[in-house]
Amino acid sequence: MTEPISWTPIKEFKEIIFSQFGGIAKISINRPQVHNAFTPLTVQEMIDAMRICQDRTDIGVIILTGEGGRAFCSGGDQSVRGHGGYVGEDTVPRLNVLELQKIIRSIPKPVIAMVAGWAIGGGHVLHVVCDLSIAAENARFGQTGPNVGSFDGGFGASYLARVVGQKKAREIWFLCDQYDAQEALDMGLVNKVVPLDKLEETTVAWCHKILQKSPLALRMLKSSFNAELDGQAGIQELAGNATLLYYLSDEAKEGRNAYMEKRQPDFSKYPKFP
Ligand code: S0N
Repeated sequence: MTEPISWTPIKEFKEIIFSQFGGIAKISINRPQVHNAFTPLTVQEMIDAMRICQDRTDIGVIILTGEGGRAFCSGGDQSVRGHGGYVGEDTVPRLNVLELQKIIRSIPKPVIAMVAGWAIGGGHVLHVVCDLSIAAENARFGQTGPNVGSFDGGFGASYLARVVGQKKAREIWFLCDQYDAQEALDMGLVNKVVPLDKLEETTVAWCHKILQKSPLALRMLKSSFNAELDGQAGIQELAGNATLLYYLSDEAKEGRNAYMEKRQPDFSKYPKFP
């Protein structure tokens, strides 16, 4: 018998809901009145929640979603878009969603977009940068930039093209059409489509499958998938994981121990693998 899904709050925020169910964390944008459009505060809160997920060793997988069942996220909140960025209470214009995109890609745990309703504009890019996307049948996908005076030339263009191919990515941005869940599945933009009332259940089931896997293997795989695409930053991520694995070895510990014991290290017993 499967355990009923019951989310426990991790931390109180203003514009997101951050909760967990066992080793699964859920970050949910809580602005359904504007189809979960994000402000600088929404984004900062998602960044803070992601950082908590990164540090917490009991969290193995993260779900990114939006409240209400009618929208995943409709992108930047146009009502607070000012001169040079989105403006929060501190009156500073920002595009801090770019930082969030980088964290989603680099956090060493799988991030799954759980998409019901609209995934549009900067909200569409957020699901694109997630490791996996599971869509409800009511999901609708698209970019709006050239309609509303903006564009995302970073992951929103180049990584989208890696996911769906150059021609399709250019079509998505140049025409600003909207695509239903089946079309998204057909172009490889999402991993699975399910009825809306099965969306959370299916996503949690995928999370549980992932949680049964080796966390270090998943970590290495995520950074391996990123390495080539993300250039120097991608190589740094993969190399950082190699260092982590090396630190765990007796060979590396001999180097540290010798230094602490003020003696010459003896690496002679460690094999020179072919
Ligand atoms: C999603 C759409 C298609 C849904 O249409 P529908 O179902 O007819 O609902 P509406 O009546 O339109 O919406 C319900 C209420 O929600 C408000 N609302 C919806 N989206 C937004 C939004 N993004 N900002 C503010 N309000 C929003 C509506 O106004 C409505 O409110 P009321 O009831 O009070 O009238 C449709 O809503 C739609 O097209 N929305 C806009 C989508 C959009 O253009 N988003 C912005 C795209 N740009 C970004 O996201 C930029 C951020 C970014 O990621 C970025 C990143 C890197 C580099 C550059 C950028 C950049 O582009 O600047």
